[in-house]
Amino acid sequence: MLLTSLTDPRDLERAVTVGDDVLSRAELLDRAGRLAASLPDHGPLAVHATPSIDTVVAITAAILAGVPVVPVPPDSGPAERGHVLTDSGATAWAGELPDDVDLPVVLPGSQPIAPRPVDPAATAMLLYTSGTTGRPKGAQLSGTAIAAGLDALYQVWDWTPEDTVAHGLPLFHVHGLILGVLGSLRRGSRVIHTVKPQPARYAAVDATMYFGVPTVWNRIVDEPDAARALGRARLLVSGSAPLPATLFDRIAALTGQAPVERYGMTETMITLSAHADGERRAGWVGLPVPGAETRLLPATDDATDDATDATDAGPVPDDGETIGRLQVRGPMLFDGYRGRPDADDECWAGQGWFRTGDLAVRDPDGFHRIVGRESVDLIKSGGYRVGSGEIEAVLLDHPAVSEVAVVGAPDPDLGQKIVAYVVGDGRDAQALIDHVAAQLSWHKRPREVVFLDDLPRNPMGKVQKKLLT
Ligand code: MLC
Ligand code: AMP
Repeated sequence: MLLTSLTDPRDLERAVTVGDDVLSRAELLDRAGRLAASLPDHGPLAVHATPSIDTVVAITAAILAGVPVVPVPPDSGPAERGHVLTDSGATAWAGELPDDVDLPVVLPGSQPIAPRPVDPAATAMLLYTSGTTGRPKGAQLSGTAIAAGLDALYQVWDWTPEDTVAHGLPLFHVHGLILGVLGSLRRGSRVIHTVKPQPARYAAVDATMYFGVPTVWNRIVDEPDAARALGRARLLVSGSAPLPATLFDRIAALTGQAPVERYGMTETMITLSAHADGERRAGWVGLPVPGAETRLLPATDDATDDATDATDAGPVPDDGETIGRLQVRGPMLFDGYRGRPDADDECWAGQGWFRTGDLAVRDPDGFHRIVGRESVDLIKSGGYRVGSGEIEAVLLDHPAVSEVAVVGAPDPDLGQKIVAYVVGDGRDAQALIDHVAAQLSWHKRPREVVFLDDLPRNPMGKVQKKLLT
């Protein structure tokens, strides 16, 4: 049973809070159980993943029923949503139905579902995530992988049923949904979702652990009163994107405690973290969590060069300086991309090793520092992973665009901001931004459009994106 605490016959008051809505454990079990009773036998169930108690109920229902669930970002435009629904093969919808979706909506039944055995090895969750090219891929996470990933964090962070987690992150990604919500429901601890990750909202709730992406932490330290209020917590956790050392120091100065940084991916859950009772080092993401292993292979110019994956070259030295390509393995890894054997071939390196696409160094104590990504085509903006190819394809659909290159540019708040370099007719940047925002999720819109006469290309005609970053 993935959500172990739900089998505990004792009730827990205020087990889940989202904004003004509060459910005890028994109330959640009743609402989710009645929705579960109405689910089709075959999923996946698509959940309109608004930051709401209804989303928590729907996802809990699917897990209780053993029906895979695909959370759909609530602001995804028709192009993105259509792809997710078609690619996942979703059979039903939970939540408010957008006009462009033609699926039966599930409504709660009068009686909760009778407990039934669920295969832990089956896909529990399909999370859509960007690749360097093409449309997002559905990462298939089993109940076993999610449980292993969460159980590792309980150890590393000394996370107990007495804890209360607070955050305001989206409920369709590993960070906000799996760690924040499912992590609490498995552990039997309380979770408070603040609907938006605004500093004042974090400060207004009483919790022992606060989760945020670096952009959220950056906004918190810009409101020193809010930051100081979080000093009472047991752990301040940052992840999903690099936490700059200066930001680490500002959090520590204002709250009186160094943040715990951890590193993960949609495909792997969290594999590296500082420990609650261990060293927290600015700029470093820590040690492998229990059950996870890492290796760093020599970096080359060609990210898919299999020759250097052969371990004959040996791993790079653990000197804290030599950069290698980070691979991870462990029981918390996903089971591959739905219907994408090509993408599976690219990411699996044999014997369970997964190519993260990140570059890292490891010191003699086993501490890891993430130094960047192998590909310029994966952008991390506000903690969201965005593939440049997906945005380029949408921009090329616009009649005023003949050529485009999308890159991530450094940004003090978002980490990276999405910038589109465009060759074409006209100079209406806002029209192009609106075009992307209408087709894809809001956060995938370019923050800046730069018009050029030509894109920089090498003699082979390939766009040289590194010249644009
Ligand atoms: C938002 N706005 C919209 C809109 N959506 N307006 C029109 N249409 C839409 N669809 C408005 C908001 O209301 C707001 O206005 C303004 O746009 C800015 O909104 P915002 O939410 O503040 O946006 P932004 O600054 O871009 O976002 C920063 C952010 C966000 C930190 C809130 O990037 C975020 O939630 N990031 C978390 C991503 C995440 O969880 N990643 C984890 C991936 S899992 P106003 O007027 O209200 O200001 C992973 C694995 C791991 O990586 O390791 O964890
Ligand atoms: P996602 O698929 O959204 O889960 O994004 C995963 C990517 O986020 C990783 O491959 C890293 O590039 C990045 N990431 C996550 N956590 C960290 C971190 N603590 N430091 C640096 N990068 C991170």
